[in-house]
Amino acid sequence: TLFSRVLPRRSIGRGCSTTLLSGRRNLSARDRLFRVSEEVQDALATGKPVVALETTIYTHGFPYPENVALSSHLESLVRVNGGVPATIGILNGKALVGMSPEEIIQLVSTTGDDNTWKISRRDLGFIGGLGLRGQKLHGGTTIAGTMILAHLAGIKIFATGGLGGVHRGGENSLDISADLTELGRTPVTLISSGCKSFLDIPRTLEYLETQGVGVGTFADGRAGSVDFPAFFSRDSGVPSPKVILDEADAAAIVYAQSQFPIHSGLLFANPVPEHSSIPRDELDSIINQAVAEADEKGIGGNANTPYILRRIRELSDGASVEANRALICANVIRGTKVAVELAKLER
Ligand code: PSU
Ligand code: MN
Repeated sequence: TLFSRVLPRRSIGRGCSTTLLSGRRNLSARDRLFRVSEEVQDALATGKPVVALETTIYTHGFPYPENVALSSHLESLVRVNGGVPATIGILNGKALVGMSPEEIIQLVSTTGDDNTWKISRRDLGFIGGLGLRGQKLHGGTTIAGTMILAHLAGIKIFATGGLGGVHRGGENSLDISADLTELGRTPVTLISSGCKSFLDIPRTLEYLETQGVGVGTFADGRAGSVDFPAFFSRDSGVPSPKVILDEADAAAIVYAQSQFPIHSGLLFANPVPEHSSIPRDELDSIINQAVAEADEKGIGGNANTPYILRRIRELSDGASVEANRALICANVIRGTKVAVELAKLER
């Protein structure tokens, strides 16, 4: 099984007379914590391109039932581009890699529910452990949470919309998304449209550099220096550390890095499609208002990002939703093409 690959059975309880018994008991507990779908297991075993998809965007981003439609659209985009989707999330305390359509609906219909958590690295042990104790908690996994589960299953490529980052004022509050440290320690490649400008983009890039995370932005025909994108806008005023040409370059970089003893991830930024982009200054006042409200109301910690995302959606009267959808779709297509190229290199 997958677990025996990640954590060899023979290492469990080695050298003690109750080895077999306690080993078996642990194994069944572990099987209750984590499952990889048969389709994803088979795809990984036969070298097919697999693309991980996160679920916090559904549970703490898009409202129900639009999130259901988006999830099935993203999965079909992976398939028509030659990949196998692995939507990752937590149902009844169990981490699922490769959720079925029914499981996705069950999870994302709980949007806004107190029993549906936002699962980052720090939360996985809690939701799993409480699940073993009989609590029925669900979770949308963030980029950090999704990377851990993708890596556990052996998935290398992950596509989503926006990355967490260093928040404005983060040099005092220390509000720095665990997405950044995860990229520093887990060898998964993320394709996203950069960070929303409610974050501090220059500090976010500095932090990624410190974490040893390679960051490249797709050039899309642009010559010379290219900005690291600001989610709704192609430009942020901050140059990308590296520029990459196409998916084949991206895959070669992933492959090359995997041959060195480097266990950090990679970040490939895919700017929002031109026709869907929103000029930087147009959203600035809305974003400033959302950030100020969160400050006034004292909404910090892991509630801060979802609050700001919701207020941007409300205040922009849905204008941001079209851009959001367009860029996620473009990232999933790009991510799948990177996974297809990587599968060729690994053959
Ligand atoms: N930024 C976005 N859209 C999102 C998120 C961030 O523009 O959906 C979600 C992602 O799941 C990301 C998480 O991993 O929020 C980061 O939350 P935090 O800042 O609390 O680490
Ligand atoms: Mn935070």
